[in-house]
Parts: sequence; structure tokens; C-alpha cells
Amino acid sequence: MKTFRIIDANLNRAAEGLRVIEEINRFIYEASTIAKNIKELRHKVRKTAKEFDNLLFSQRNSLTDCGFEISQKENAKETDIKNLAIRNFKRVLAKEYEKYRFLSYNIEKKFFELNFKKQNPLPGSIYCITGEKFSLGRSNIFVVKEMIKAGVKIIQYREKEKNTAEKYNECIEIRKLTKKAGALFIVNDNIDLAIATDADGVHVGQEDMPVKQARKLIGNKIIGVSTHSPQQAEKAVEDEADYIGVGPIFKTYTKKDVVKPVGYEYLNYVVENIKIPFVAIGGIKTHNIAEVAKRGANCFAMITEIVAAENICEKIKNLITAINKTE
Ligand code: 3NM
Repeated sequence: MKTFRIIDANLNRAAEGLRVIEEINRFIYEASTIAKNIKELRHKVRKTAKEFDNLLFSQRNSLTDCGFEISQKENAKETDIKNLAIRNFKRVLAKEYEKYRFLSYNIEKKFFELNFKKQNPLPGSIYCITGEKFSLGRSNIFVVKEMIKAGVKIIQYREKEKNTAEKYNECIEIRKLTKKAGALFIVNDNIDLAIATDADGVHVGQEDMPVKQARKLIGNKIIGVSTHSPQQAEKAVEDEADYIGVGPIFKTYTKKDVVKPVGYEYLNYVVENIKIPFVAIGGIKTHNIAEVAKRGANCFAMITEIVAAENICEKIKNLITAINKTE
């Protein structure tokens, strides 16, 4: 009979742990998918002992349980959501429920990656992208130096015209400059170049290597992916991209074969529904950046507005002023 009491205690522990995690996700993080997964798991765990319910219930005696007092004292120490979540995941991991334990591990991993482990990979509001052909005859390296001087904290190397050796040499140089300045360095499309030059990450498009494959090659480095529709955004989240590009917000002549502008409709969708960081892109200029900021974007990627400016530092300053006016 003692065995039934142990099973009962473990079942309750698992179900209560799941309930707490469910509520953290439902009410604090508004992460409806994780909350739903947890709820299903909780029901499954409960169902496993359905036929013994009466027997288990008859053996329950929580008030004389010597663990009760200890656990009361411990609960009082719960001061923040992260600790609360950690402790409750652990409660679910009882040995008796191996299968559910592994399901829980998976959800636990997703929960912490989403809410705690990963730092936002989009520091600052301006995300600069190179484009030598628009840079008024100035080199990518010159332009990157200006961007750094202006205090930009994330720079993407995007170069469609050069061969691999030229791109490699430029990336090596930009890696040195960004490292010294404490800025992130992202390489567009070429995962091999990102790895070879120790970049902080890679940015892929819908026609490039899938995020899941890229992850196998690049490990924990940042993966950003261009998206143009809610479906693509959901897929990027599912594939565990670190951030998404959302665009083109306005008409752009810079990227060949890009889809028609998605305008604010898609941006609104992302603001309301997508939990991973995003950067707005496509046709963003000093005169329209505030409008994009008002819609909920807080990171803005640009090519021509910045690289084709006579005075790059001044341009970046003006862009930041325009964004700050909306706050
Ligand atoms: N990606 P500009 S739009 C590289 O929508 C790129 O995914 C886009 O250049 C997307 O700031 C774009 O000059 C071009 O418009 C952005």
C-alpha cells in the first residue's frame, strides 16, 4: 500500500509541476503553444493511473506527510519566475514516468531557450548591412568603419558581386573591426564564410540552406532568416531561428527577386504573434522609420539609406533621433 502512496505523491508532484509551468507560460509569457503542450502532457500523466485512481486516493494522507512542512518552507523562498520554472520542471521529472520525462525535457529546453538562455541577438536599434555597389565608390571596409564610428552594434556582410576569396578577406577584416568595437558580425548567405571567419552568425534567405541544416553546421551561433509571410515566420520559430527579418516593409530596389512589399499587415502580425526577436527591413528611410517604430518594431535593417549616405555617421545619428522621437 505504501507503494500506492509513493505513486500518488509522484503523480501529484508531476501534475502540479506541469500546472505551474503551464500557468507561467499561459499568463506570464503568453506562450500559448507551450502552454497547450504542457496541458496535454498533464492530462496524459493523469490518465496513466486512471484505473487506480480510487486506490491511490485512499492512500493519500498529505497532512501527516513529513515532507509537507519542508516543502512549504521551500515554496516560500520562490522569488522569481525563472527559479519557479526550474523547480517545477524538476518536479515533473520523477523516475516513474520516463516517457513523460523525456517529453518534459524537450519542452523545458524550448521554454528556457525562448525566455532565458538566449540573449536578444539584435542589440541596438540600427542593423547595418553592407552593399558596396550602392556605397558611392567607397569600399565595404570604409563603410563598416563609419558604421562602427557611429556606434552601430550589429553589422551584416552582404556582398553579391565578389568571389569567395575577396569576400573571405573582407570578412576577416570586418571581424577584427567588429570584435574590437564589441559589435556583432553576421554573414549573409554563406555559412562557410561565417564559420571560417568566426562571425557571430549567419543570415539566410528563404532560398538558402534551411535553418535546421544551418544549425547543424553553425551550432550555437546566431541564425537569422528573412521572412515575408506569417507561415514563414512560424516556420522560422519552429526551426529555432534566433531572429527573423520582416519585410520588405516598403518598396526596395536593392534586393533582386524580393517579394512585393508586405507593408504593415505582416509587420503587425509579427508584433502580435511572434515571440522571437525580429528586424524590420526593406525601403526603410529617415522619413518613414518612425512610422515603422510606432507599429512595434525596435530594430531596423537598412542598406541604401546608410551606405549611400554622403555622411554615414550623420545619417545613423538622424535615424536614431527619428526612432527616439516616437518613444
Ligand atoms: N532583404 P534597402 S529587403 C536585403 O525583405 C533585403 O527580406 C529584404 O535594402 C527582405 O534598405 C532587402 O536598401 C533590401 O531597401 C534592403
